[in-house]
Amino acid sequence: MMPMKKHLAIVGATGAVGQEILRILEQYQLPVDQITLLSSKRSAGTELTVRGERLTVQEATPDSFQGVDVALFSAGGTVSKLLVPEAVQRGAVAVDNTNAYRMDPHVPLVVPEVNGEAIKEHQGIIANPNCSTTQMVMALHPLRQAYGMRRIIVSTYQAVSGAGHSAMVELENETKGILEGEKVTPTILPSAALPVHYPIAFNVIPQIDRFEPNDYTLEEMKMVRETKKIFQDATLEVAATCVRVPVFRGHSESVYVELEQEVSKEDVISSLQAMAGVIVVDNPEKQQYPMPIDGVGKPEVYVGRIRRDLDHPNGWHLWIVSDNLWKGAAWNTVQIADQILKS
Ligand code: L14
Repeated sequence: MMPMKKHLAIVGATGAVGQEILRILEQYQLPVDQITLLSSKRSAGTELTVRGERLTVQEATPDSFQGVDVALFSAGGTVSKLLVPEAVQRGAVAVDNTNAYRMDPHVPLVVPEVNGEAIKEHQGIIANPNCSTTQMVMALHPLRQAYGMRRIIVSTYQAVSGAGHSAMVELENETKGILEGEKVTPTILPSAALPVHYPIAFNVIPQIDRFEPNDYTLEEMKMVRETKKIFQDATLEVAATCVRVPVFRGHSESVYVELEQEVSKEDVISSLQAMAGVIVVDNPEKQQYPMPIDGVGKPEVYVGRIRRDLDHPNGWHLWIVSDNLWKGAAWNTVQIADQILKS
């Protein structure tokens, strides 16, 4: 039988995540024969080289998805709400990187190493979790599987690239401006869609995305809801504080987790080491622990600072780091696309 030619579309090809998807396609053999790059009207016409081929980015419209097998969406929730249904209607499987469909009960929310089998249940849409959720469940999954898990309390230290290319430009310009004694006028962070903005250079902002009525931010509630969905455990106790730090790439997380059993540190470490996609970097004697600068452009999730709680024998403190644009977004999306294309 002739193998079917496969056609991949990338929506948001010129954005922070889209650019990393293209970088990953240079290094990783995804079984596709044709690639279409799509964007907003604003970026249409941009020329990009993909796998040695010069491609022109086209404006994404409903008809862009004619003949497309898999469409990767990383152009924000509004674009996904508008165009994901159009892609699905034309027979494509959509892998969506935004918050638009994650909590839809008909949409699997997938981290392949954790719940890859959920891909099979898709009805045209598969959602990629929030970057902070993805790296956390990667590290916690093996511990939960082996020892059971009752409670998670997490504080994040999130890089500006999560808020897109414009937030990276804002951090760069503010840093230069402040060092040169200029007055800076932030317009992007904590969120371009909100009325009040704060500088991120030489600062830390305890708000990512808008506030929900319960005084948690949407980013924090995404972590809560998505973690329960991925683990299929509504009784798991989860609370999050999400914080923006002046780092370009790589999210860090301080996580407190309560297991259902008392286990040794060796057991915790060997469970983490056995997990595909997780690397343990934990050597206090040599001052070794994960940091964002070591994880940039890498697909793995790094875990260190592993220590038992001082008061609760089943409680553990972990430090989890990963490139938010890779495992947190582009790499997880490509992994899902790969499974769909090969099925
Ligand atoms: O929900 O600003 O996929 O860092 C992840 C990154 C929301 C914004 C998501 C950020 C986005 C977040």
